[in-house]
Amino acid sequence: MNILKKRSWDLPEREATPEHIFMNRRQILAGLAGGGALLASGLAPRPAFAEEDPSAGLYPVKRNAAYELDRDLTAEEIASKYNNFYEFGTHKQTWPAAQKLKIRPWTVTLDGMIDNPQTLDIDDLLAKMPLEERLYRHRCVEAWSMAVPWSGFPLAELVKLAGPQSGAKYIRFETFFDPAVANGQNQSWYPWPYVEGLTLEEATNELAFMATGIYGKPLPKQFGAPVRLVTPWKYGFKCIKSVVKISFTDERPVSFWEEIQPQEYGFWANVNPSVPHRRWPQSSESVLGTDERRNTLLYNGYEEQVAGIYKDMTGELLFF
Ligand SMILES: Nc1nc2c(c(=O)[nH]1)N[C@H]1C(S)=C(S)[C@@H](COP(=O)(O)O)O[C@H]1N2
Ligand SMILES: [Mo]
Repeated sequence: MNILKKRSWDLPEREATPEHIFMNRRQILAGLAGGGALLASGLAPRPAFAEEDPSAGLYPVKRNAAYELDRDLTAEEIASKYNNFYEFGTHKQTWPAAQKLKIRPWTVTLDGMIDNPQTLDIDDLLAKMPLEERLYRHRCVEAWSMAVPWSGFPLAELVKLAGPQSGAKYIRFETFFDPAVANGQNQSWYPWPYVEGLTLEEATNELAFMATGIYGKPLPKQFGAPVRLVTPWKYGFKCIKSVVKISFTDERPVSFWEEIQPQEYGFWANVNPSVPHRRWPQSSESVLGTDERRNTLLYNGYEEQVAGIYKDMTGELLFF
């Protein structure tokens, strides 16, 4: 039986190249039941939109003019309704289901090889951090892209607060785990919770950003409220949403997608148009909300800021 053919009736999203994986027969059958539930949730009445976010008064924040775009911003209406957030479904219309996420109280734990382990209340963290707005490109590994105004703070500021010890080499990020709220987390063949990782050098690069807002407002839930990672020179799956734990370690973290399909998704995941994904080319991208296709840029156009990190790395698979 051709498993890949079978997947076509399991996928509501036909145009986008899905990040999906090869599943065995048992998983496909289990997925069918879930697929029915997803369709039903798509037809469900739209949930009441966000209760007032207590951080609303902090925004808009001052734009950092250093980060310029070579293209138009993606319209808020479009970007807000086309989101990868597997906790709330494997399709792109995750925004209605994501409204179930409770974002207060919310804490972020810093632990591992650091001098200042602590659990921070999100509103205390927001008060401590220097908030700014940055216009960044975003390139999903599925070959679509957008450009958005994030608000937030440099990840380097959080690293400073944690006080890494000399042995710490990597940072491991973890998303919440609550299958009662996030229906996708009942799909037990995925390795929940979603995990991502960076080297400490990447994390302290000027571009690495923790987003807490977008379009001059607190982050809507579908974008990964109340705080998510943004690494614009890497494929979008590195930008882990709704972070609850940040651990400093001397071991390279294994990320969610790498755990599922290590032949297709690696640790580094830097954007490179000349290194194809195993199932599709990466040379160009479809610009979300337009008919445009653009040539994809090395490091998604951020070569100047990040190429130095990788210049002496040999034998590493830097681009998938
Ligand atoms: N926790 C979590 N974070 C995640 C994902 C996810 O499914 N769960 N999807 C990733 C992928 S593949 C992309 S492209 C971006 C999408 O971000 P956006 O919805 O804000 O555009 O989030 C990333 N972060
Ligand atoms: Mo993605």
